[in-house]
Amino acid sequence: ISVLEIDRVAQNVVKSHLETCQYTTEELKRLAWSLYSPEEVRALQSKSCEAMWQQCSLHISNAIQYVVEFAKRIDGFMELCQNDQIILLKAGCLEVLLIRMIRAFNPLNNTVLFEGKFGGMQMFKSLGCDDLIGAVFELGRTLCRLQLSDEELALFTAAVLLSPDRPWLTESKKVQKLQDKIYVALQHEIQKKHSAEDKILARSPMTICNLHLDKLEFFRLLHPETAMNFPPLYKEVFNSELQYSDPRES
Ligand code: 4D8
Repeated sequence: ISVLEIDRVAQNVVKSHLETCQYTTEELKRLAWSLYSPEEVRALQSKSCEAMWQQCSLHISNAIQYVVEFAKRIDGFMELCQNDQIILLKAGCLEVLLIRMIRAFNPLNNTVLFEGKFGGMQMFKSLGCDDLIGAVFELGRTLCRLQLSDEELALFTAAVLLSPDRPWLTESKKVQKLQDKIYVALQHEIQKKHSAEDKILARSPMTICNLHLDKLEFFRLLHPETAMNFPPLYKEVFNSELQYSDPRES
C-alpha cells in the first residue's frame, strides 16, 4: 500500500474519532477541575443498587451510540455485510468505550468523568461490583501511562473494532484487510511521534553545550586577547585545557 493510501486511512479514522468522541480535549481539560464533593459522593453511594445500575446502563448505552457512529464513519465498515457489522459492534463496543474512557480519566487523582464532574471509584459503590470497577480504574491508569494522542487513540480503537478474529464473522478476510491498513497507519503515527522526540533530543542541553564550546574555541582563535580577559569563572568552566582547580571555589 502507498503512503498516500495510509494517510487517507489515518485522516478518515482520526476525523471519525474526533467527530464522535463527545468531548473536545479543551472541554475535558476545563472539566478536570470540577470534582464531586464528599457529600455528593455520599449521595451517589446511598442510591439503591437498582437505581445506580439503571443510571450507569443509561450512560453506557449513550456512550455506545457514539462508538456505533464512529464505526459507521470508518471507510469500509458500512461495506461489510450487515451480519458482520453487528458482530464487530457487539464484540467491540465496550472495549472501545473503555479505551475511550482515558480521555475522561484523570490518572493524577484516579477520577473519571461521570455526569459532568470527576469522581473516584467510591462513586460506584452502590453497584456492588467493586472488583469490576477496580479493574476498570486500573485499566484507566495503565492506558493513561501510554500517553496516547487522539490520533493514536483513534487508530487503536478502530483496530480493536475491526478485529478479524471475532467469532461468527462471515467475511473475516475483508475485516483483516481493513485492520491491516489501520495498523500500518498506527505504526506510521507512532514513528512520527518518535521522530518528533528525536528532534527534541537533538536540541538537548548536551548538544547545545558542545555547540557553545565549538563557538568559544573559534572565537578564541580570532580574538585571543579578549578571550584571555573573560571572567575567571567562565574561563575556569569552559577553558579546554585540563583544569586542576575546583570551579566551586571561584
Ligand atoms: O465519554 O459518556 O460521558 C463507566 C460509565 C465513560 C461505568 C462515560 C461511564 C464511562 C464506564 C458509567 C459507569 C466509562 C463518558 C461516562 C460514564 C466513558 C462503570 C464509568 C464517555 C467515556 C467515562 C465520559 C460502571 C460519557 C465502569 C460499570 C457499569 C455497570 C452497569 C456495572
